[in-house]
Amino acid sequence: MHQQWLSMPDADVTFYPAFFSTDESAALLTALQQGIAWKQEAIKLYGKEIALPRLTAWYGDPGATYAYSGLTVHPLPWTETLLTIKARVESVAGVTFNSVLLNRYRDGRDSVSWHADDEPELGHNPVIASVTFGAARAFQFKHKTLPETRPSVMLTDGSLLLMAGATQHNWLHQIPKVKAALGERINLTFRVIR
Ligand SMILES: O=C(O)CCC(=O)C(=O)O
Ligand SMILES: [Mn+2]
Repeated sequence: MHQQWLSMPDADVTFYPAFFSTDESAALLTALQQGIAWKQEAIKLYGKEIALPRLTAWYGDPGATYAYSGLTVHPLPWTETLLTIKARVESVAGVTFNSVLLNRYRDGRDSVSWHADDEPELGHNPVIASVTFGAARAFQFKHKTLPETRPSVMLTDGSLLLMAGATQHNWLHQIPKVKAALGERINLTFRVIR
């Protein structure tokens, strides 16, 4: 399978641009739009409720509770669609995932701001497998101590991005808002909760 290793210091990032075929991706996008219990979560900031700029969902094994961005989420049980995607991703990641965070970017106004996937329950040097269906969005990295180092990769329909090793320790990532009219994008990040 075609893959690219992103040449980033202090990181281990591999990109598979066409991990799922165009036909598979179209079918999986529809299945996820219809078959996932999408939520509009909000976080409290200085006593004010702020809606996350995207819809989210958390699925996984019983007990895989995750605290991120000021939220604590309990997993919904795996669906057939999610188990199919999980098996495909595990075949290259070399890891058995027990949970997945789903993000639904309704258009270019939806986004995720700078962060690292470094919560304690993800453990040391977590492997995170990130799958995209639908519209392509730029995924930007920023090194924590060399902030001018700003590599970026376009996460296209059907792609898989694997982040491993010390990536989360040394780098932040974001999906910035874009002005151009854009369709919907669904992202799945498979994780291991300890
Ligand atoms: O949508 C993406 O590609 C990234 C999502 C992300 O970074 C996260 O949920 O932690
Ligand atoms: Mn992330």
